[in-house]
Amino acid sequence: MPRPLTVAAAQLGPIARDEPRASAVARMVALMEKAHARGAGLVVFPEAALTAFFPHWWIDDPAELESHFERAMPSKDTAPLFTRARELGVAFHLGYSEIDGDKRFNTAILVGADGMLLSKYRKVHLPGHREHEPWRPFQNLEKRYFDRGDLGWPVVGALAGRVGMCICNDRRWPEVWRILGLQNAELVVLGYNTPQNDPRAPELDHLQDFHNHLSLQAGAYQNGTYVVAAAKAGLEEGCEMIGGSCVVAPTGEILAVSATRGDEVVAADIDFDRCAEIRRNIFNFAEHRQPDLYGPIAAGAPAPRLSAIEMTESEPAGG
Ligand code: ING
Repeated sequence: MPRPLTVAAAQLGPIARDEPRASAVARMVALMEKAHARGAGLVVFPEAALTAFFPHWWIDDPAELESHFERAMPSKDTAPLFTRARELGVAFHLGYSEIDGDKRFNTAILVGADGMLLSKYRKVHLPGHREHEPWRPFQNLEKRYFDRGDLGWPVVGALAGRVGMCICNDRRWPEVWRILGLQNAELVVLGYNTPQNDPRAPELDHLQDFHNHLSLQAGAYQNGTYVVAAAKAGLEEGCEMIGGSCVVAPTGEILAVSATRGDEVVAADIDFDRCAEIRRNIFNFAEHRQPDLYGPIAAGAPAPRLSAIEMTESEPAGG
């Protein structure tokens, strides 16, 4: 019998470098209330939703860097989001920067309608570079500021379905989707901060929105899962970021998409049962996959040489 749920991506516009967490949380509470009014039982917030996306700039001062991380979840600043969610009976997904002992993670959590933590994920695919590269109009220092995630890709029973998570760059790697699909994920939720410009490949800038949806639609279709993806969008501290928050069906169809690059709710009705149309047929893993031949994917076949001239991280496109 059907397992219906109304889901919502709560897209955020820019968060200023000096914007207090309380302000970002208030904006998220307002979006949660709008999503609830649209019937949503689950609201998905972006990656690093509490602060500006600080990997976009070089931070010398350890105290300033640490100020972007959460030591507790919830905290005084984030409690209002948990409280409002409980009052409304809404589950939510939140991306934030986490300190755990001597480790720092780009983290996302899934919180039930009762405010209980259902699942946690820490970003594995950290894009960008480790050192300051002043030639860039903005940095992407995730490899410097975060440790690689250490929780795998969990899928949990929640909201009458099976729910998994990833974060931003993870969505570009098919292995992530297949690991979630092999655990019978029926809904994958994620947030992202994606610049319109990739300083090393500006010729692809006009394709960033296309590559975002291509990654989400392929992941959804090839694993028979719904996807809800929420952007942090707009011109944030000089870096223009794409929007395109959306809900994608297991068929790969986009059911709803954002129209702005600001704070915006994108909602759609899903039915977890419809995942079977894909997972029992074209992507019936038990019947059609040939895992005994897939070893090189995990082993990491040697990367082909990029070109006769060794490319190095420090050289911009065009050398
Ligand atoms: N951001 C970007 C992303 O994967 C990026 C990094 C930008 C990759 C542009 C490719 C092109 O969407 C994060 N935070 O992973």
